[in-house]
Amino acid sequence: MALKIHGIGASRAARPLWLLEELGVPYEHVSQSYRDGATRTPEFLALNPNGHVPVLEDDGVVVWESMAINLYLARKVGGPLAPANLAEEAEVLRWTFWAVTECEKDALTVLMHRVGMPADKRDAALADQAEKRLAVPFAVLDAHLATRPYIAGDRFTVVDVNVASVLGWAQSSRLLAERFPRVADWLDRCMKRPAQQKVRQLAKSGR
Ligand SMILES: N[C@@H](CCC(=O)N[C@@H](CS)C(=O)NCC(=O)O)C(=O)O
Repeated sequence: MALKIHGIGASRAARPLWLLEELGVPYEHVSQSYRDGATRTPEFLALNPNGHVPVLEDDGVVVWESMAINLYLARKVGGPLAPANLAEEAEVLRWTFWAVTECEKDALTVLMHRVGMPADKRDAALADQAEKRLAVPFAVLDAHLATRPYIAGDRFTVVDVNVASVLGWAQSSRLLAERFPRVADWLDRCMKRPAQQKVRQLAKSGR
């Protein structure tokens, strides 16, 4: 049975969809929304009792939590996107946890209050405050990228997908781009990858 991923492109399902495209493995995309009740059906709740997308099904194995799905996929498929040794695995794990614990909430606030919500619902002050807080972890990543082109070292890996998926939400921030040029450059390189562009097109199409 093929890998099956649930969730529209304009959701955190973009994270595993991006990785699956990078990995080049066949998969089935169930492009279900999370706004129309489809994630509250008994069938869906049996897959993910949290009622959230994304969910991965892999021959009887069910994984929810976008980052856990990506770590699972990297481990399953292997190759250059996966950590090659324990030291690289430590990089992948620590920066993935760092992205979700230190950055995700504020990056989402920047996204929603700079570009995501209708203009009359945006609150620039909330976005300003989130950017100010994000400057602290951004400085850490900017220093890290001074000595390597990608987060785990010389090549693009799953951790770049994971971290760029989160920090990409704050890409509209001029302040962060100006203060942290190495993060901005790395993010730009990640976001221009064909696999990411494909998922972005998918999201735009509503699937
Ligand atoms: N930490 C979870 C968050 C999942 C999540 O919140 N997904 C949203 C879409 S991006 C969702 O399904 N929301 C539906 C709801 O809250 O009812 C992950 O990374 O997978």
